Amino acid sequence: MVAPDINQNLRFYFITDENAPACSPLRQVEIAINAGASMIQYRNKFFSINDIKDVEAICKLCKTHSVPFIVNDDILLAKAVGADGVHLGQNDEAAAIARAVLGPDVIIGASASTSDEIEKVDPTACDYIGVGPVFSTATKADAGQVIGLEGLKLLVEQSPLPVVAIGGIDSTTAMECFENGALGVCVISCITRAKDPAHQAMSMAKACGCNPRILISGWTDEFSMIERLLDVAPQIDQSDPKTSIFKIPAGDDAALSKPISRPVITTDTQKDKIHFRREWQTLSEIGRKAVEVTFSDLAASYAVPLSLFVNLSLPSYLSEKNIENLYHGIYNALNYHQATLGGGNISKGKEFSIDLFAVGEGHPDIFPLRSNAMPGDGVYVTGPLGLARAGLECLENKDTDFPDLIKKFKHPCARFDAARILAKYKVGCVMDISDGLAGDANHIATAAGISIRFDMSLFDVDPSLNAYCKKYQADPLKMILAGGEDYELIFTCKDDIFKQINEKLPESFQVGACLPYEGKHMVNLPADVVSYQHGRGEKK
Ligand code: TZP
Ligand code: MG
Repeated sequence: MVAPDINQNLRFYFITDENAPACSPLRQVEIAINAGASMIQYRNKFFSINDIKDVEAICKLCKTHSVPFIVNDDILLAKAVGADGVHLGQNDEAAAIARAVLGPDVIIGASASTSDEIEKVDPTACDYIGVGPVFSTATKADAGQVIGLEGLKLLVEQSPLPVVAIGGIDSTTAMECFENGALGVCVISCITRAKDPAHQAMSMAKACGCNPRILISGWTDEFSMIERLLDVAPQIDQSDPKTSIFKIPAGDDAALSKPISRPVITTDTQKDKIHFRREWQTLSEIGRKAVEVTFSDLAASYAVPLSLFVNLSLPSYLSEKNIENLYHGIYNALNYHQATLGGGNISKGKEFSIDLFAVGEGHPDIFPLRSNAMPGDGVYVTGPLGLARAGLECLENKDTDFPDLIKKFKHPCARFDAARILAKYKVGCVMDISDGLAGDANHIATAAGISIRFDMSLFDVDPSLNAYCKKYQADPLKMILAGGEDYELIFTCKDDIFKQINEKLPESFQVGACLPYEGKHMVNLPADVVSYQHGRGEKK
């Protein structure tokens, strides 16, 4: 049994100290969480019912920051306060009992200091093992013999579960523990009994590669962060009409735009756990993709991207560094498309979400519409489909065999290059494929009041997608129909026009044909093809 994020959670594991001279357990936890601790344990060998309010407050604080909260020894206390788990020593209740009482999703830890004790840990009921004392410690009188780094290494090799090192560890020795196989370090006194606990907690976080958390509690924090983010925003070249569209750029209450002849505006939202997953993508990758996804709508409208506005809702578990990295990705994409940041807003929120608004300049003569598809047109796409969906499944399955597919999921690219060619041939019906070919073709057919018939024998199957489907016995044609997020363009035009387009866009291929309305919009869609993203609303 291993909880999904346990490897990250173990990294900087702080345990409260009931004997700290001048620092209550709640204050200790505040210090550790602010510094960047990744998991907290309440340990109090003199626990009495009077302490319950403390435990509740600590549990609440951990929940606010999405830091797992573990109770030492006491399964019922863990149950009573709604903790995220329990840590059990060799002489405590059996892990299987804790599992039965607390349920399948809680984190259960065990202690071991010898090879025999590792053997006694039930790997089917536990998620990690605390191994030590690695160094000598005054905090636990009966901690057993010091095992040293050598002992740690041997027990890590023997352990069937992730190991967190414990006992006498401080910020100067944490790295040695990692080098000897521990996934995390568990500490008490180096923080609680230090002259400056907050400073020591920061040093420990740094040694563990954990970032301090920002608490966006006052406007000052938001202002100073925005200032820093604007300092590194893409440079505006005043001689370039494209990057200097604002007379007054980001930094004031609103941006003052110069006249744009045909302004095109679109918006999109990216939400944690719906559109991205922080365990799969770096903050920089999330930022970059959010821009590409939004700009993809401009590409599908034949507009040139000019500027982007970003509204962030940030939960307090995101660190300042996280936000800088997110903006690093946003700025990368803006630089790539030679667009600027027009402005934005940051506020604290329960969920991490990014709202984006993009401004572009429309093509002087043509604005493609879904409703322009006509019977007699062929239906075409600008490049391979189904890859991003397969990439997403690779991430879900932790399968690293298909880097191309994962790349397509993580780094889609708005197809301005293809849009320019389609505009040149005056293609009147274009849209970007975000929800899957079947779903997006249906949008076109509905808007145009026509039917579309797919010809699956024409589908071009990408070799990596083919290999993926062989491995997982999946049907590549269904992946192409249902897989979303490739951000290729779907378009309709006459056959002779497509032949010319195809010379310039050799990856484009036909997927079907437009017919007069035949009673349903998609005439030959297999019944089990389900569009990629559910509950995703229409966007402008
Ligand atoms: N179990 C083994 S050593 C130890 C425990 C609880 C004490 C760890 O505390 P410190 O102060 O980090 O050495
Ligand atoms: Mg115990």
